[in-house]
Amino acid sequence: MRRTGLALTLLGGTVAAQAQVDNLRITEVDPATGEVEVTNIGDEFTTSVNRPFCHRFVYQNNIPANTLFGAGGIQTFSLNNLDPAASDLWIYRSSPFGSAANLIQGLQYGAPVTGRAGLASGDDKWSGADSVAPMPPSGMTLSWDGFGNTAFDWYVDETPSLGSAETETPGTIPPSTAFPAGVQDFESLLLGDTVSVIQNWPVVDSSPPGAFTIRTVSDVLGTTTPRSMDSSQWLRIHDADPDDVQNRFYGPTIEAVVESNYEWRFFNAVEAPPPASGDNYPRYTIQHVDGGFANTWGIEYRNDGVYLVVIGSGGTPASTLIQASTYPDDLGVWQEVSLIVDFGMDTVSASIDGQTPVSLPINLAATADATRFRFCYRGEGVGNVGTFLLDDVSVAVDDPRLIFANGFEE
Ligand SMILES: [Ca+2]
Ligand SMILES: [Ca+2]
Ligand SMILES: [Ca+2]
Repeated sequence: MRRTGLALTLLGGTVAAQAQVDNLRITEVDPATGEVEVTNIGDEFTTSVNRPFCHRFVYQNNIPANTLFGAGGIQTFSLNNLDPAASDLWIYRSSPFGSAANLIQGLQYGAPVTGRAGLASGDDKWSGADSVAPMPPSGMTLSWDGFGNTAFDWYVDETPSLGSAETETPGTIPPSTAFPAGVQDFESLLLGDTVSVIQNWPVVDSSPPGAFTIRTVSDVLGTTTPRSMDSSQWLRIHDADPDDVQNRFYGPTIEAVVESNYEWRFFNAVEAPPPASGDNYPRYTIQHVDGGFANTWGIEYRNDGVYLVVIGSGGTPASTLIQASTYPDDLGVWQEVSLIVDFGMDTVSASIDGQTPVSLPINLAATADATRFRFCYRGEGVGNVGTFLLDDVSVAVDDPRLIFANGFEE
């Protein structure tokens, strides 16, 4: 009888320890030095046995037995023989290493290697045998965004914080889009920082931490291939939350003084296929003040193409195809989008890469203010997920008074 009771106690203890070790996450890696940060996302516990790291079939490094992890606690470990250029890296609760159930979490960086990325992917613990997070330059690290098991959930971090939580200060970068014209090129942000470090670029997010991120990156589709333009960094919008939640951000309010036609231009690359069906597609919208800010028109990304839409306070809801898309062929392809609003003609028109524009009629609500508007990304509503790159967001306001003044000057 007593033996049975003891056995049950031990079994309960073992199950609890296993559940707790499952809360360990690799959260930051310096491939150059082999320093690895591990965070406990659960309650305090102490490791009961060695918990092995595995990289390229090397199993010699461990999180030692009797390591105390406080609730949310962070520890760093020095790994021997971690490849500084390309590797996989995982935490295991135990051997055998060929069992995906024993693999807790990890990543692959730099380039596909012979290792456990395929095994992890088969158990939804990585995004594919060939999927790789980008390689951090010297002095930078690779950090986890706190949610998800894909290469998009890892980013190059220009401000390493090995052993402590990542921090940033919102509103530290001056805004650069304002009346009558301006461009935000994201070049003055630090790699890994979110868009909220720019003044008046707020993020509204009710998802779990890390599920909706907008970070400064310099890679495309997990590689470091530069784009064929004068730009070295841009934003990655990574929305992994398909629930009916708030996932949006916007730029500064443009104050046009008098009703004026305007143009927004930006570069976008689709990195994961947009939703195939349903009402809630990712959009870049222009919002005008109508009481609060209200969506009026914009660019919508569907699985079969890029659309111009009129919505909300903009007039009769409508959409029209600008350019068809085929995925995965069109993933990671930069497109320059132009959106022009003409209040004289009452039209909004859009084009991609300077091709023939399409247009839709608009009818701005009488209660709306034509002179006050802003740029917005929306990943909201059921099924709305997506991964995009965004760069060089510019606005040009065609103020009729300025044209008139220039006419007198000549
Ligand atoms: Ca850190
Ligand atoms: Ca840029
Ligand atoms: Ca979403």
